[in-house]
Amino acid sequence: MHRATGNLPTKTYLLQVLTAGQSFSDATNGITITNQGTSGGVATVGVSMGGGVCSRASPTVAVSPASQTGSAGATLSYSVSVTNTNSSACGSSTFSIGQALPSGFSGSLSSTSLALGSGSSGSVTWTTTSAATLANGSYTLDANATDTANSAYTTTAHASYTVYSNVTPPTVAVTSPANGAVLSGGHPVSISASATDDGGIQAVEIYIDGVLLARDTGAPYSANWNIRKVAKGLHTIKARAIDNAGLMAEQSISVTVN
Ligand SMILES: [Ca+2]
Repeated sequence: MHRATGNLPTKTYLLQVLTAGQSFSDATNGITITNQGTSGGVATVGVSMGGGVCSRASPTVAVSPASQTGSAGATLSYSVSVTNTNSSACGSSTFSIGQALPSGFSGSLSSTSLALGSGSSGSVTWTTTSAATLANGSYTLDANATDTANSAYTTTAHASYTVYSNVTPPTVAVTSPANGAVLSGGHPVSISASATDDGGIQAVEIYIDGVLLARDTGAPYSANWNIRKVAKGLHTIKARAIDNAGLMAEQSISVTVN
C-alpha cells in the first residue's frame, strides 16, 4: 500500500505491506483498504469508504448568562459551553479554551481544554473579577475555543459585565405644599415629595420641625400632617430620601400655619 505524493508512479511512499486478509485504515479520510487475496500476481483489494471524511468546522461557543451586573470589584461567574461541529469521521477533538479581557479585569477558566466527540458539548466555568476602581459602565469579555488539530477553526463568544456601583446620592424635593405656603389651621395637610436615584430609592422620610412624621417606601411619597393642634406661625417641612446604598439627600421648605 503506497500513498502518492506527486505524479504517479514516481512519487509514492510506503504506508503498509498488506498480506492476504490484512487491512489498512486511513482514519483521517475514513478509507479502509483490505487485501482480499492474491492470485497469479494480481491482488484483489476491497475499498471501504464507510467511515466518511473528516470535515472540520469552527466549534459553537456560547456564554451564559450573556450579561451580568456587579459592583466594581465583584466576582461574577459565567458558563462557557463548547460544541464540537466536526464530522463524526474526525473522532474526538480537543479544544483549547481561552479568554480575552478588557483592561481592569482578571479571570480564570476551570479548564483550558475540552475533549469532545462529534456533536458533543461540554462547558467550563469562567470566573471574572472587575477592579475595585473601575468606573460604572458595560464591558465586553471574550471567551474562545480553538480546535487543537487546526487553529483555523476557532470561535469567540462575548459576555457582558456591567459594573454598577451606587455611589451617587439621590435627589429629593418637597412638591406640596409650596415653599412659603400659608396653611389654614384645622385642616389636614397632604405633604408630597419626589425622589430619584440611579440605583433606586429605599425610603423617603418626612419631618416637621425636625421630628419624623412619616416614612414612605414607595412612590408617590406622601404623608398627612394634622395641623389642628399645631402652633400658629412658621414651620419647617423636610423630606429626606435614602437610596438603596444608604446614601441620603434632604430638602426643606417653610410654611406658615395660621
Ligand atoms: Ca444612588
